[in-house]
Amino acid sequence: MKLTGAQALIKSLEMESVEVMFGLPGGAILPAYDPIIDSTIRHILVRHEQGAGHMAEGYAHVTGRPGVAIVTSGPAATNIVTPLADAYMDSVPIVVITGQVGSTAIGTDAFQEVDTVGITRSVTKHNELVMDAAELPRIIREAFHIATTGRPGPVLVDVPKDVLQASMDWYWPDSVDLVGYKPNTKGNGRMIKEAARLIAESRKPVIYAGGGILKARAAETLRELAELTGIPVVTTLMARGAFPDSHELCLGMPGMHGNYTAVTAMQQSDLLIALGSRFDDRVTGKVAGFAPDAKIIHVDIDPAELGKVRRPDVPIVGDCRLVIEEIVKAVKALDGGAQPDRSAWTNQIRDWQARFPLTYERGEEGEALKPQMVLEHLRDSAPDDCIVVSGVGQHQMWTSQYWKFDHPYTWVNSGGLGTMGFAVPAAIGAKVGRPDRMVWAVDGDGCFQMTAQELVTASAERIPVKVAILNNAYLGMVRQWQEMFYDERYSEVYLSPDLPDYVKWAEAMGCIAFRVEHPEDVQTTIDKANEIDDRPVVIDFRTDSREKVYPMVPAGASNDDIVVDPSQGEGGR
Ligand SMILES: Cc1ncc(C[n+]2csc(CCOP(=O)(O)OP(=O)(O)O)c2C)c(N)n1
Repeated sequence: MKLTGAQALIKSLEMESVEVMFGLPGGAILPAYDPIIDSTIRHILVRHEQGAGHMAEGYAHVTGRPGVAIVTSGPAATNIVTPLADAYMDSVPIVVITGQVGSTAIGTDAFQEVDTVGITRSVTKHNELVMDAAELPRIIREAFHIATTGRPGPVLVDVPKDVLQASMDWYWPDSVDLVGYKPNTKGNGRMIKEAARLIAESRKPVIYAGGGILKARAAETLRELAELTGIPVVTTLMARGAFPDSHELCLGMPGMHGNYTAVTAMQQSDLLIALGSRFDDRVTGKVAGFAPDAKIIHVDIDPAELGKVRRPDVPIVGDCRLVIEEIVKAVKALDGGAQPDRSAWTNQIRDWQARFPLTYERGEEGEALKPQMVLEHLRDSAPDDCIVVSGVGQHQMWTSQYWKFDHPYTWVNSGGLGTMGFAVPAAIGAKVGRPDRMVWAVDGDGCFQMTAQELVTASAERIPVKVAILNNAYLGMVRQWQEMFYDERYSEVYLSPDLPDYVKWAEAMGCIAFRVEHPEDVQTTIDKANEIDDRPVVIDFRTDSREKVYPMVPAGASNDDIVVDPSQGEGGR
């Protein structure tokens, strides 16, 4: 069967069971947009290519399937660099197709030419320029294989216009055989036994669960290990929901804005069992002072992670789910799974939890809303499998702290890159992937202004996401740092609460919109928003600009220096 490269490209995506792609056409990718008309694949027309990339990520986060974006060359390709970098940092499987100028024009500074593979090399797991239409099926098949296996990540395929127009004989490769790419999924048996031995010896262990648990679909297995051994679990920003917050062994989020118990339990542990986590600087604080007495078991699919930051005593390269299953077996095989008496450790943890819970000062009558209070209402009004997406800043930290995540794949955020503007498009992608679920985006006013135009996409495509703007009139997280570390010298962080008028703006984009200024209106407005299911809805919550995120480990400080409540001075920690 003769097909054009463009037809072969779209057919290859169909062969990969792609059900939806996010994109925006233009000159170089034009040939590929024609067969989209006849394809089974739903195309969602975005308003900015960054939106397409984050939608693909949101879709991938909640479904586990690769998200797909398709855009043209030049400025469209550069517009999608941020989502590629975001997906690379957070190991999100996406496949991005970019158009390229005609192959003979490459290198001539042709109209809308950029060196897309050059620009994206360091932010993709793999990228490739296709020079022959006959190679398209193989390259697309490989792209999906690479994006979804091993440590997942973004793959970019750049296709010149003449390659899309050329004719080829259709085929579909039966299998993928990539020399030099065979991710090692099965952990080393000797190391797994050694891990079980360290666990059996440990008096103060903590499981340090990272985003890899979710990528490996290992939440169930993690729970089995935790319950078998009675070891408490911290869930990093990328792993929220990987272990239920309501579980008695759950300690919640560690790190710069983690809770006291999670941070301090890691700090004082004698064994850290790092599962799909990467010793990120936001978790470790000053590395030299991080968990000084802990032995380390480190499980990761990516060998480059082992020893990158902290030398593990027991390094295990492998798929988290498979390795944890083997660790469970090895623990059971050792004295029938008998564990030492850890009651002193458990009591210590309970004591910290009782003494240092997450708290905030309730506002006085007539004062602006407390963002944490708004989040508590949002949380308590949503079904427990509601998907929550956030932007980047204070609102992200409060959401991670105050939401209760009891199911995997219900929390979507930009952890590694910290991309402002992530929430609205990622929420749209998440809702497309899980139309059965309620999806709330919690956004900052600064973040919202970066990608809000995708609500036009949501309205046009009838994707009923909900957006809560915690409008503190500032680039809040930067304001917090200027207040704390620059003597309250506020430099270029004020945004204004009213400019733009978020209600009018949201309405202009086809959404239903509300503004909430008084505590008594919080719940009733959330109830109204939760009832709307046929279009996007936006609530502009006017929140207290002065509110800061605590606890906090100041940048560069040791986790021992965590500040819980500065109003209580030294006693507050
Ligand atoms: C694209 C991008 N630019 C700049 C930053 C730096 N930055 C981190 S948080 C933040 C403020 C975010 O403000 P807002 O969205 O209003 O959220 P808030 O912190 O007030 O909750 C900024 C500017 C970033 N993370 N991403």
